[in-house]
Amino acid sequence: MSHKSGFVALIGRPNVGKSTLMNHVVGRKVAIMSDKPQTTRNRIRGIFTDERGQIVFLDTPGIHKPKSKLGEHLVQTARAALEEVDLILLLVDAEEGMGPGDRFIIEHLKQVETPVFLVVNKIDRVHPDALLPLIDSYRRLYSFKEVVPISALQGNNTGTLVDLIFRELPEGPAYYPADQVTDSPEQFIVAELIREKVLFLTREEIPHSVAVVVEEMIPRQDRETVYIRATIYAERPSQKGILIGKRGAMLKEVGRLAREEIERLLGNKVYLDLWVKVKKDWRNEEAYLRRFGYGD
Ligand code: GDP
Ligand code: MG
Ligand code: K
Repeated sequence: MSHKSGFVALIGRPNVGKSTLMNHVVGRKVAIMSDKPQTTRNRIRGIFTDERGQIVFLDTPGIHKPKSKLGEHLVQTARAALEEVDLILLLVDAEEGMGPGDRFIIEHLKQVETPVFLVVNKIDRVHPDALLPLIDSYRRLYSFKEVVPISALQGNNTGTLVDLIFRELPEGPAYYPADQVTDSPEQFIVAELIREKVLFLTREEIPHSVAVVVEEMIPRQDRETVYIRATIYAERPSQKGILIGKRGAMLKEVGRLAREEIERLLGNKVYLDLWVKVKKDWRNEEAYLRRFGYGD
């Protein structure tokens, strides 16, 4: 049997039911980090794996009318992120009907190549007769690949939604173990945060070429704490000494500052396990470059 896999972005106004859908679809297999707003490009909401394949649901930064330069930048980022996924689910609220927020998002989708499903949620709240006119009004604005009415809360039609998603996804490998979050963009940002603290605390003593690799990022059983193991790669043994500091004082301080910021980023408590290793000439080794996120 074929194995399918891919990335599916979940977008829609606040309160349309994105989290509820995730919890329902992914159920106990879910690996959810946090629901706090953030600015990373893509983050995992949940991973669904069965014998057909694997669906990685992603959260993208909110698409809303920008009020500032930063807002504009975030909208650009959101659009770029949407180009990178295999499928977009636009969730809308059947009870509330179409609002300016929905229209704004749809205008953006027109500039993105990725196919889009319209997922009309909360159908348990409306009379079936009201559904068709609502769907029509959306269809007039955009040519959706599929339109799927569901109730995320009651689980109505969510199985059909998953079937349709699998139909849309390409053949591919499982990207993640179902019970583990290894969100590489997120890992990259965490690595950059650690690197920033190293450079800040060591001043000129450590060159900018210092590399940080996040080896592991695993939510603990309680789902409150995330365990992160990261390695700082120095180029020379003398740098390793500086990075560790007197009785480990430097490494401890790097860890403390980085942990505080990572906790803010993830909205979770973090256990940060930091290591320092010497890796000579890592910059010349292609495999390393890939790992450090500088490859193609
Ligand atoms: P999000 O902001 O898009 O993640 O929305 P949430 O998943 O947090 O849901 C917002 C509210 O809508 C919560 O109170 C949910 O219980 C409720 N909700 C979500 N899906 C449904 C649904 O299918 N039917 C009903 N009646 N309520 C729903
Ligand atoms: Mg939510
Ligand atoms: K599109």
